[in-house]
This record gives sequence, structure tokens and C-alpha cells, in this order.
Amino acid sequence: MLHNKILIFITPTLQNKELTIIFAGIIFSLTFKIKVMLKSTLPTIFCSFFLLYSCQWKGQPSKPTAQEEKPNTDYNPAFAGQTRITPVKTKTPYNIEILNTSLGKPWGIINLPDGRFLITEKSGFMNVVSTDGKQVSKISGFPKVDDKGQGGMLDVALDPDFKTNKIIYFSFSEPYEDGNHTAVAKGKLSSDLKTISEVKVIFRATPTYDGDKHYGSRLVFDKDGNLFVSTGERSDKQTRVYAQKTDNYLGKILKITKDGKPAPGNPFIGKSNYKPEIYAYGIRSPQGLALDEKGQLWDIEMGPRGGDEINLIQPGKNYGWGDVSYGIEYTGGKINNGTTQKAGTEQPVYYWDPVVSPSGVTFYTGNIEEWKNNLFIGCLSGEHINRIVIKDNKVVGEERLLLDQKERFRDVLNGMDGNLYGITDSGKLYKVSKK
Ligand SMILES: [Ca+2]
Repeated sequence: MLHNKILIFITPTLQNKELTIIFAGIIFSLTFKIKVMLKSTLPTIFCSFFLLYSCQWKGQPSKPTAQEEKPNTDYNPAFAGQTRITPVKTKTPYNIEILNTSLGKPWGIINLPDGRFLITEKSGFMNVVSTDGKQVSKISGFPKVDDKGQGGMLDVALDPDFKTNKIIYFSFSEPYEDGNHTAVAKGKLSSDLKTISEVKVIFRATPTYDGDKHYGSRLVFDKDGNLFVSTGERSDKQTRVYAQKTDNYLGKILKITKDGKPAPGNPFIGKSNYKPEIYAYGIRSPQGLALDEKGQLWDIEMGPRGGDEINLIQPGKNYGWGDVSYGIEYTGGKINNGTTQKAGTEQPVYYWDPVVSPSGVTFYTGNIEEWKNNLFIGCLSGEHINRIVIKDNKVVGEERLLLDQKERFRDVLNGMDGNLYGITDSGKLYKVSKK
């Protein structure tokens, strides 16, 4: 089944229109080969349309509202408002500016105490970027990363005492033997912010695996000074099962100390067959992690086809993947016979069908009053910044911002100046400010 194998290989990796066109070309040349093999035109036409249709589903930018899009499944949500929520529209006028267009492949953005940005670059370093986006200076001295596929230099967080100790924490895909894993390291920035020294890997999300997807790896400090780390299940069928198992670090929300030890109070400390760093499990590809104004932890994860999720993370809970999902396989098959609810697993607060490919997230605290405490989500295939209005831990509205920019938003940031910032896979830095 040549084309089935091809489909499995290419569909999860399709990321934008350009890639779709390239793959369309490959598919047509493959179907030509099939034609030669089958010596017939009719199956060739069928194969072409089938392959192209299968590849088109992902990589499509979102429409202005979910209601204008066709869902992938007819699954019933567990409660009203869990998906395809009523759209909302911002009334406050706002400006959109592009501050920089050549940041390479940025992945994570945070503020330094002086308002400048610290932006990771996937190939293995970070940049310090001035508040107007014009001055960019590289920080060097980082360990080697494996930047194939979705890997590389990923997220960054400042030590809560950064002003005095200049220590940062960062996540990356660390090459090891024949594979790689998500690692968290710490190091000290020089006073001119040009180099990092005293780098020490404090945590490795093992098992190591020879893949290039689903590293997760957002870093968020809790108010108690310990670090939440999200990890993906490495995407492939053989690693997906690790998400439901608790004797490993794949497909998890972890909580560790600044030295990479299990955070005191973690739910499974002392329990056999549970890694003590685990805070929650059953997670797929968690590229968004943020605390709300009450200190509650939210995980936003890419699902399969039709199952991107927003989860409110509680310690010790199981979030279902890969047994439970509102999505279907990239290739179209059901997941666990179409199980969308299961005793002992938590339901997502919200899910997208069709998907938007959510990445970095933040709860808005800036200058636009009607956006206060809304969840802002950088979206990749959806090519927009998603605004989610949450009331009493339920989603009550969704808006798709900056759709006309046609950009894959990798991460978003509440700037210290009260403006919203976003970075894109094309290397741009956006600023969204109140008019
Ligand atoms: Ca889930």
C-alpha cells in the first residue's frame, strides 16, 4: 500500500499552502507511476483526487468563524459550548504593526525586565530584540540542538530572581545517541546579554526517541517558584502509548524545581510506577501553557484531525490522549473506535473541529479593556491569533484576529507595555496595540 504509507508520512507534516503545492506535484508524479503500474486512467484520476483531498485538510487557513467551516466528525460534545462556540468581535479599534521581518525561525518570546524581548531561534540560539524591533543581538554559547522537523531551541523562561541572578531556563530537543528528547537547561547570561555560561541540563524527558515531532516544551514558572514543563508524546503510533503510561516523561505536564527535581507537593510522589515529576498526563502535543489571573494552569494542545484542545490542568488528572479524542487520525481512521469520553479522564474545556493548530498562548493583561483575561493563542495552520473568552472556566466566545496577515503565529506575548506581541514562522515580530 504505497500511497497509504506516503499519506501517513506527508499529512502530519503539511504546514502551509506552499508545501501543499509541492506535495501536490509529488502526488501527481506518484499517481503517474500508479497509472503506469495499473495501465489505466480511471483509477489514476481517483487516486489523484483521493490523495489531494487527504492532504488538503490541514494547512488550510481558518475562515473568519468556525461556523463557516465543515467539521471533520459528527461526534457530540460532552456539554454545550465545548466546541464551535458563538463568535465574538472586538469593538475597540487597534493597530497592527510589523516590527521585524527577519528573525529566522522564532519559537518562543518573553520580555526581559527592561521591556526588550528575548526570542528563541529554532536552529539553536536566542536573540535580544529592542522594544521597537530594530536592534537584534544574538546570544551564543548554547548546547547543540537537533532542529530537524519540529525540534530545535524551543521555549525560554526567566528565573523569578533574574534581575539579580541573570539565570534563564530553556527547553530544546537534545540529540542523544541515535535520537533526541526534550531537555530543560539553565544557564547564566552575561551582563551584556551576549553569551550564556554555566549551562546545565536539569531535566531530560526520556525515553529518547528517533523522531522529529511533538516535543511540547513550554516553560511556565508557578507562583511557588517551581517550573511547569509540557512534553509531547513524539507523535508516532509506537510512542503515543506513553502518554497514558506514568513510568515515563512523554505526553505529560511536569512540575520540577529549579534544579530539575520533582516539585514538592506533586501528586504522584512516592507512588510506584509513577515518575514523581508528573503533574498531569494523557497529553498529546502541548505547545501552549499559561497561568490565568487566578493561578490556574491551562494547557492548549494540538490534536489530531479535528481535536485541538484547551484543558484546565488539575494535579494528578488524566487528559485522555491517546485513548480519548474528538479528532480522527490524519489518515481518516477513528481513534480508539471513536471514544470521545471515558471515565477517569478529563474532558477538554474546549476543542476545535476543524483544527487551528494552536501553539504559544497567553492570558491578556494589556491595554484593551474588552480583552482582559481572554486567552490569546498563536495558530499555525489556522494562520491567525485566536481570542478565547472564558467565563467561570467555560468558553463563551471565540474570535480570529489577524487572519488577513496569512501568517503562522508560533507564540504570543503580553508585552510589559500593555501591547500584544506575536512571532511567526516566517520570522516576523508583530505588535497589536490599542488605537
Ligand atoms: Ca485530551
